[in-house]
Amino acid sequence: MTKQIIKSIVAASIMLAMLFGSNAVFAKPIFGKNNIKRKLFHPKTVRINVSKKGFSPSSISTEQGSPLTLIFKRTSKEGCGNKVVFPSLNITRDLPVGKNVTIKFTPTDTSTVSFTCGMGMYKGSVVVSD
Ligand SMILES: [Cu+2]
Repeated sequence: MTKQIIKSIVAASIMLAMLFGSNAVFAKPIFGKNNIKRKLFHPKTVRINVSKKGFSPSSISTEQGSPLTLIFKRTSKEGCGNKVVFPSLNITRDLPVGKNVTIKFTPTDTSTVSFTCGMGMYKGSVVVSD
């Protein structure tokens, strides 16, 4: 064998060792039973009806770090649910009757995220647990 071939084999062996070696080191914490990162992926979708009675459900519970999708649907022209406002997220959306309006966010801490109609009469909250 020439020196070049031996060099290539050594280089390839080192690369393989690094590849499998690093997997062996990092696979455990990522997939381990007690790793908190396992909690970060519980996407949740909740449909919220908006009528003259307000939001239904008006209270949504979810987990910190889990992507949340809220689908608002205004079912009646009556009442004042023509907008939904999330003050702490700087989100305001129009709610046309009969249309799905999707709002997505991932709560980064355990505080409650409240939402209201445009005039603040209808109230709802996203309760975030650890
Ligand atoms: Cu209102």
